[in-house]
Amino acid sequence: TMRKPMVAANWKMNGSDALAKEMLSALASTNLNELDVLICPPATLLHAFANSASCVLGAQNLSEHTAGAYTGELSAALLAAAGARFVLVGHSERRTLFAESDQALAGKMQQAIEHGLTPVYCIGENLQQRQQEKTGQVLAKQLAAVYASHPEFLAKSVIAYEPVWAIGTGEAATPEQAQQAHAAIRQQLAQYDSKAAAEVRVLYGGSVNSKNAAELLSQPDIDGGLVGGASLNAEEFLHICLSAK
Ligand code: G2H
Repeated sequence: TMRKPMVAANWKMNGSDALAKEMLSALASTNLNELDVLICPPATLLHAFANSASCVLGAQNLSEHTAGAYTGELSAALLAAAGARFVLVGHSERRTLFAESDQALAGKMQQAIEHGLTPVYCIGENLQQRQQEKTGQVLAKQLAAVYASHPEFLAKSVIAYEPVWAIGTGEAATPEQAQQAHAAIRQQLAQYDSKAAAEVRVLYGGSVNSKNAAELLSQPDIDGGLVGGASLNAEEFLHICLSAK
């Protein structure tokens, strides 16, 4: 396809300088040219990846504000200056544990794009919503919260589909479940901009590992993975990267 695959590591609140070094030497030892490798470490470890040719860098979150009296927050400009080119927006842990609303997330998307960061906009249904067959509705609402008012953001985004019931549980979606959701996402996005919907990368996240990656990532509407737990082991992460090529 014309969409270049991407495999992204989301370290969450884990990692160290030592792990960054291991990851960098693993990536440097392999030819991953046909693939974008994105590493999202904690912001304090961005420096450990500075100037690496083998990956691009992302942050895990950003402020919805530009600058000012927001103790403890990090703006898009600060993250960009620290080397980030991408930023996760609306990961389910942010939505649930930190009560990030659709409105706050729309502000974060705006900040990211204004400052030249590519947002990786994360969406996904929880177990109850899936059991009640509301998956399509939930995804549509999360997409509409950003793209209905700003269809022009789509061409500058990456989307990550992360079913909440598959996150950190060891129970990934089946390739069929994931493909179906990804196709529905692309169809929904076509309402906002059909060209951008065909070109936007939609990553799958939720218990991706070296055993299930190849089958998940070979689905026609799955353009890569967003990997949490399995990205904390350099060798495992490299295997996942290789299966996306
Ligand atoms: C979902 C994913 C990475 P894990 O949160 O964003 O984590 O691979 O551990 O399920």
